[in-house]
Amino acid sequence: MNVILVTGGAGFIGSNYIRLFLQTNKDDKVINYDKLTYAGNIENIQDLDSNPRYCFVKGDICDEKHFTKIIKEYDPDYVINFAAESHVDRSIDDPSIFGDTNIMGTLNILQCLKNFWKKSNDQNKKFLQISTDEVYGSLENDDDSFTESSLLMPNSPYSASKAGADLMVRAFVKTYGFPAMITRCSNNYGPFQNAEKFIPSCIIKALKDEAITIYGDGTNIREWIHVNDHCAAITKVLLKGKLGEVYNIGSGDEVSNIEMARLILKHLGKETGRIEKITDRPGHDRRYALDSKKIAGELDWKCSYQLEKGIKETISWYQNNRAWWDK
Ligand code: NAD
Ligand code: TDX
Repeated sequence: MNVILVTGGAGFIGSNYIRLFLQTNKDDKVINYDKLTYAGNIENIQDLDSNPRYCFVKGDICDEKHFTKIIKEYDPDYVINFAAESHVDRSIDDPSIFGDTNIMGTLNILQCLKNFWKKSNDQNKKFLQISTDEVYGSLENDDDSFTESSLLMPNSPYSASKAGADLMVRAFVKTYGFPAMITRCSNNYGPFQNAEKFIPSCIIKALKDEAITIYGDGTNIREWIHVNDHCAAITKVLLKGKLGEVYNIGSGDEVSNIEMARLILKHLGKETGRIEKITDRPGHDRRYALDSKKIAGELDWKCSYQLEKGIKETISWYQNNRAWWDK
């Protein structure tokens, strides 16, 4: 039996991860360590409350004393860090908490684990940092894609803070031989995603017959991956990945924002729904696209979701779970 400590497991990806992990790894136990910020919602993982292999601990990754206490108490084999401030627009309005949580919080986790794991002298411990394609910056033409060795050229306070965390993980690997890996995934969609993000905002606005708001001309492109495909890739990396390595995770499904808005309206049978172009996001990255050959070749991973089917299922989830988002 392995014990996995997941930080940020009450958020969108973390909650989907824990559910899927417990379903597919029948002997393992998960500790969910989450501060429950505005983005953390205990309802996301309420169905797991009665599972004896799951336990929730309220806590802040920046709190050295408390995080160390929990690490000592549960002695996890693996730690996966999902906890972060995750919304680009919020980082533009107020970058400081992005530095605190994403950089300093990750550094705190690294220091606590390094100290504790050194003492326990256990060779099987692993840390996985959940990062993003946004650390590579923006692609200006339609052919390129980012590999794991592309330069880090982040453009928003959010992506700069995630890049800062990635570099700190790298430094711990190189300097202390710390047993860490990093995954960098493209834009996720699926159930339990906060309404502030693009796909839920399109679905919710369309359901309410409000105008979908598109930043700028709507031609910015994102590579969309279903959250369960991301989660399956994370477990592959956790169990089979090579320590010290970075793995990109992408679907190859690139869609412009305006096309995505139209696709959502089409599936809702609201083709005539309104789309309103509004002032562009400052520093708005033009296009993200990942080269995911490394994880496909070395770890035998591939996506299982077809984009339109995944979007349709996601729309149904928001239709069937109105109480979750309509507060
Ligand atoms: P989210 O905002 O939905 O969830 C973040 C979670 O972290 C919340 O439960 C929140 O309460 C918790 N948290 C925040 N600060 C904390 C702290 N100081 N201590 C403990 N917990 C804290 O985010 P998400 O979309 O689920 O993203 C999860 C991770 O995946 C992030 O690291 C993000 O950068 C990364 N990522 C996200 C995407 C995406 O498309 N959403 C893509 C690639 C990578
Ligand atoms: O109302 C909107 N209108 C709009 O045109 C919103 C909220 C967004 N957009 C655009 C901006 C982006 O081009 O849609 C695209 C997607 O926006 P977000 O959902 O805010 O995602 P993005 O900025 O691409 O970042 C996301 O993917 C990478 C996550 O929020 C990050 O946590 C992750 O690292």
